[in-house]
Order: sequence, then structure tokens, then C-alpha cells
Amino acid sequence: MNASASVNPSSDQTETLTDGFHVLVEALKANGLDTLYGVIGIPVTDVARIAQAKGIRYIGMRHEADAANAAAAHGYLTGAPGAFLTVSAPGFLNGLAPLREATENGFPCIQFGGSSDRATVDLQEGQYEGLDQRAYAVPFAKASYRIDRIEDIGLGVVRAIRAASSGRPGGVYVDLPDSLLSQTMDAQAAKETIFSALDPAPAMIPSEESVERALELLEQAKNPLIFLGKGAAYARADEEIADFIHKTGIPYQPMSMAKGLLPDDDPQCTASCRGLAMRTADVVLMIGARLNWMLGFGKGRHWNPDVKFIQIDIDPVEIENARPIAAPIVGDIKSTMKLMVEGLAHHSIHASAEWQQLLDADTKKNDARFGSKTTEVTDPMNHYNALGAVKEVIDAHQDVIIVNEGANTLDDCRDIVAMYKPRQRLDCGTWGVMGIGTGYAIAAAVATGKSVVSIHGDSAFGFDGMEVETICRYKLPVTVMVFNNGGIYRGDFENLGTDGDPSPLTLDATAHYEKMMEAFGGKGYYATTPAEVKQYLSEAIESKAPALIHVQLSIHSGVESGHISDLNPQPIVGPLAGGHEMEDFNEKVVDGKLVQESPAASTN
Ligand code: ADP
Ligand code: TPW
Ligand code: MG
Repeated sequence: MNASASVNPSSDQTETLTDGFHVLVEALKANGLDTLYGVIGIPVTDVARIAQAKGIRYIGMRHEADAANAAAAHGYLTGAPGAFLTVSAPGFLNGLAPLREATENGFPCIQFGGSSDRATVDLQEGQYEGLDQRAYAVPFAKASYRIDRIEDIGLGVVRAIRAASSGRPGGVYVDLPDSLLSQTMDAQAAKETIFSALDPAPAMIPSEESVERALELLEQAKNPLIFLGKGAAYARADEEIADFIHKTGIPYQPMSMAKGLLPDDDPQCTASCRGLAMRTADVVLMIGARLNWMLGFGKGRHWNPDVKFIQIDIDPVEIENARPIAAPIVGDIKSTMKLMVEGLAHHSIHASAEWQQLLDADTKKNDARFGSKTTEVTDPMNHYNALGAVKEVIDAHQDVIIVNEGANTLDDCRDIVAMYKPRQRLDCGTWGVMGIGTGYAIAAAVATGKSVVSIHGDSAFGFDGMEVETICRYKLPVTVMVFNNGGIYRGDFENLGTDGDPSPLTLDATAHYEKMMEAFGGKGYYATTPAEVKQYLSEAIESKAPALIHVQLSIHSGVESGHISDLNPQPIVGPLAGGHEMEDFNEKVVDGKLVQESPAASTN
């Protein structure tokens, strides 16, 4: 008998006994978990097979970290937890770092981890892939559970969903020992153990006083400013937020993943003059954005020293994380913004015309300066003019979801490529993680059916590039773009020693990443000019089929650490003390290959 014959999905309805595999799958289905990402093996192989047989879409990935990232993005994009499946110990551990990252980002997802025989694991007898996984997951997950009895599977699934979705969403671990999966019980009795989580992410209405205090503060403000974060995008309060912004005329700043919540070309969007807006705002309303490192913790030289904050967050512990808050509002953004809009009936709140003019003038100046960089002709291309071409294509394809990772490739893309619709930009997130890209892109295509453009630095792509095979195997409408400047940050760093090895930052500028896609049947493109980027990207998006565009950049394009070089500690002595200048190579693309005509420049 072959393995698939041992799983007979049609016969189990008539059996009097059922087992842990089937109860788990039924519990997932009863709770609307219709997609599983994962890598299978002992003991979860048949979880995936039975799930697929029962109508759950199973996406088999090439690495658990990518499966975890896919589940996290699925959760963010759908508003319900994404789920992924891992094998015992090594597979489980591969999923843990991204589970922690999902929690940091506030993305709801659940890792279902198969684990080995508990009795021998707990006595450390040397079991195959033996690890006390539930305990290992505790500091990594928002919650960590183990289901030991078949009759508790329904309960365990519901607890995981509620923990992942409610309050600030996050990553939850559920341990599934092998003995659980093979336990049996009466099929009819098992049905009665399964139930659906009722309202797992309930509205959290803020107190009237807190909303009133915030409105009063805004009423007194001369230069009010709004920050929109990915919590605001996740909250799906698009109309309430747009209504409040447009009725008050308050300028706003989108954080990276909140781009598109209102279209980037909205006249109140002041993304191009963030520095001036932060230095001059007197009251700032934070909607689903943390005052963490990304915003200088809300204090210091970037901010008006007299600024007062209003902070809306579902997590009460987030309030006053790093500084006093004049008007905290603990509640969900949708309910809160509805009350804020209603409150406008008895509060007169408007940004001053002078301030708006000041911001508009700065925006104009910055846009002109930056815009010229995106159209400047260089050979080879740099990040700016390559992304200028991407921007034009995305302007004409506003439904596309953008995934973005790298350093300069991330920062410059965020600044150059405009977004027009909510929840269509996914990126490295709060921790600035490399290796999220292809997992996020796969989930974006699977969860929404939309076309996805996944824009990676050449280093970033190295973390998760093997998933191009998954993109091809499932025929997903994903266009991968690899921005190759030959390294981490750029490709012209020198080995400061004498062994002749590449520098620690150097990667292969002359590689042909498009061949990776061709290896699996997708379409590969090699682009050396902005015109080619435009042509190939339009063609690839419209094909709705797997494609990879290798975007050949100069090895001098990019700056060390991208836009966060101030976080990079500098040596005080030695050749790197006080920063280092780069001399220019004479490089060009000849016959589809980047060539250097002179030796490497000195870095000191
Ligand atoms: P960004 O990186 O875009 O600035 P953050 O991830 O730092 O955004 O902040 C998102 C914040 O939004 C988190 O503090 C989270 O608790 C909060 N949040 C998430 N969902 C909601 C919601 N539905 N209502 C209120 N706050 C939310
Ligand atoms: C999991 C450290 C930050 S940015 C980056 C690394 C390795 C790569 C930047 O080079 P890339 O982009 O992608 O080629 P570009 O355009 O600037 O050349 N490991 C993890 N996460 C992070 N953030 C790092 C390492 C890092
Ligand atoms: Mg690079």
C-alpha cells in the first residue's frame, strides 16, 4: 500500500474512531484557518496531507523561516492569524526567530510544531530531535501552549487564535507531540470538542475622558501632526482615519508600512518633509505607531522640545514607553477614530494655514531635489534611477503589492515608490530583518490573489532566495527584483588585511540572479538601464507569472547602513576611524556583465 492510500479522506466520516491528525485539521477549518505554510517531516507529514485533502491550502516552503514569515504576512494582510507547520527540534527552531519578529511587528500568526515523544524528551534519554519545545518557545512567542490530549485539540486551537489576534497581535506557538497526533477517540465525541473562537479580536472601546482630553489638546494646537503606523493599517480603520484627517486638515506622516493607507499623493501627506514637521509640530497624534527607535523615542534633537503627544494604542503598556504622554488613549483604532470623528462636532480642530504653507514649501524643495536624482542618467544604474523606473511602473499598476528588503534598496524604495492603497507595502519591519522578502511575497500572492513585486537588495535576497522555487511550483504572480550593487550596502569595500579574500561586505556584483528563476521555469530578465527596468517590470507584472529581474547597479551605489548609519558604532582608532572615503572605479556593463576597468580603491 502506498503512503497516500493510507490517508483516505473520504472514508473517515464513516469511521467510529478518529485521530489527532483529523481532529486538528477539523479544528483549523472550524476556525477559518484555510491556509498552512510549512516544511513537513516527522511527525507532521500527515497533518499537511490530511489538511490538503480536506480543503486547506498547503504551501510547502523550502525553509521554516520563510514559512513563518509567510504566515506572519498572511496574518497582517487578512487580519486573522496565518498558520505554519514545522517538524520537531531543528524545524521548530528555524521558525522561532521569525515567530519573535512577527510578535515584534504585531502580526498575528501561529506556529504548529510537531514534537518528539515527551516521556523520553523530558528525561533527556536521547530521543530523535528531542527538545522541550514549549519551554524554548516561551520567550519568543506571545503565548506558548502544548496540547497533550486529543479532546483538548479544539480548545488549544481556539486559545492560540485568541492569543494571536487579540490586543496587540503576535506570534503564538502550539506544541503537537507525536503521541497527540496518533491518539484516537470516538469520532462523534470528537466533533463535540471542536468550536470556533467567538470574536477573537473584540473591539476595545476607549474611555470617553481619554478621547475628550485628546480632542481638547488638538483644539489648542497650532501645528498639529498625525503619525500613521502599521498598527493603523492593520486596524482596518481606513475610512475613519481618512475622515478625521480630511475634516481637520491636519498634515500626516506615514510610517513605512502605513504608506498608502491614504494615497501618498494626498495633499496632507508630508512624507517629504518629516524633519521639519517633527521639529515644528506642537501636538502629535500617534495612531498605531510606536515611539520607538524609528522615531527617536519621541524625544531629543529631532523633535520640538515642547511637543505634546496623544498616543492611541491597543496595548496599555505601550503608553509612555519612553517619555510622558499628554493624552493617552487605550483602545482599538477603529472604535477610537470613530469617536474622534464624532467629537469634531463640538471641537474646532484645524492645522494653521501658515504651518501647512511652511511644510508645503519644504516638500516642494525636497521633492525637486530628490526627483532629479531619480531621473539622472548614470551608467551603470544606481538605486535612485532604477527605483525611479519602478515608481513609474507602480504608478500605472496601483493594485500591486510591494514587498521590500535590503538597506539602501529598502530606504530608497520607501522614499521613491509611491503607494496608493492600504496594506500593499510589506517590509523589514520594526527589527529591520533581512530574509523576510520571498516569504512575505508568497503570502501576499496566496492571501490576496494580487500581483506582487518583491524588491530585494542582493544581500537580502541571499537569505531567502531559494523560495523562487516555491513561487514557480505554485505558479504565483510574483516578480522578484534583485538590486545588485555587489554587496551589503555597496560593493566597493576593501579587505583591510592581506589574505586577498573579498571584504566582509562584498558579494558578487557580476552574478546573474535571474538564472535562479530560469532554473525553475520562471522568466528571468537582466536590466541595465531604467528603460529596461520599466519594460521588463511592466511585462512581468502583466504576465501574472513568476519572474525575476536582475537590476544591475553600480558597485558604488548605496551608503553604509542605509539611512540608519547613525546607529552604526564607529571605530576610534585604526584605518576606519572617522569614516572612510570611497574612490570611484571606472565600471560599465559590457555584453550583459558588469566589468571594472581599474583596481579597487583604498578605503582609508
Ligand atoms: P510603525 O513601525 O509603523 O511605526 P509600530 O509597529 O511601531 O508601527 O506600532 C504599531 C502599534 O499599533 C503597536 O504599538 C500596536 O500595539 C498598535 N496596534 C496594533 N493594532 C491596533 C489596533 N487595532 N488598535 C490600536 N492599536 C493597535
Ligand atoms: C537577519 C544586517 C542589514 S541590511 C543588510 C544586512 C545584512 C543587507 C544590505 O545589503 P543589500 O541592500 O540587501 O544588498 P543594499 O541595497 O543596501 O546593498 N541579518 C539579519 N538582518 C539584518 N538586518 C542583518 C543581518 C543587515
Ligand atoms: Mg546590496
